[in-house]
Amino acid sequence: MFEQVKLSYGFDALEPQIDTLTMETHYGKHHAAYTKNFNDLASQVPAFEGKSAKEILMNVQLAPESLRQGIINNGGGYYNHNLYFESMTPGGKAPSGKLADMIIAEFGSLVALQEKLHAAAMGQFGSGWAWLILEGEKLKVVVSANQNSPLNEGNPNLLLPVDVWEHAYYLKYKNLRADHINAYFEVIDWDVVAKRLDKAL
Ligand code: MN3
Repeated sequence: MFEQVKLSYGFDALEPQIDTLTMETHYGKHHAAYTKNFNDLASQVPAFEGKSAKEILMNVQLAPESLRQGIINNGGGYYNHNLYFESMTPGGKAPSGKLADMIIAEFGSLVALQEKLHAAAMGQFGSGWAWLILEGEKLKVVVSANQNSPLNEGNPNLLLPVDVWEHAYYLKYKNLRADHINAYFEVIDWDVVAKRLDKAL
């Protein structure tokens, strides 16, 4: 049984960057629905019994064709959002340790990395995600459409998601995706990202 990650903060705790109604809807409705649907679909695939969501999303080809796209959509919706909600904390936290060193070495600064993530997120036409991932031993910015996950492409090391579905921002930011992304940057918990990197290395 896959469960939504428990939030370490209240629905109103990320104000003003991420508003309360968006949090209630995003976590309480959208993510809850992906989670329920993923459980329903994955439980119909014997090969997925006892597998983690990550293992499932890296092996979606094992699902029968009739269920596969649903598992990509809802499994991605489940897993991507667990990472997303875990990646935020009121006020944000700066990168440290190995992550901070790699950001400086590869991008020059955190601001430069954020500019790259921002450009990728703005360039994603329609719904999808921008990502910071670890590929080999390098940090890399990629995008995925819809609820697809880089896991589907065989990359296991997802460090940070940027949700650019309109449901993530439309209630507060309307059409202003760029403002939403900047606001998200203010509440990112780079400590959590640093822990993901340590685990991946
Ligand atoms: Mn979302």
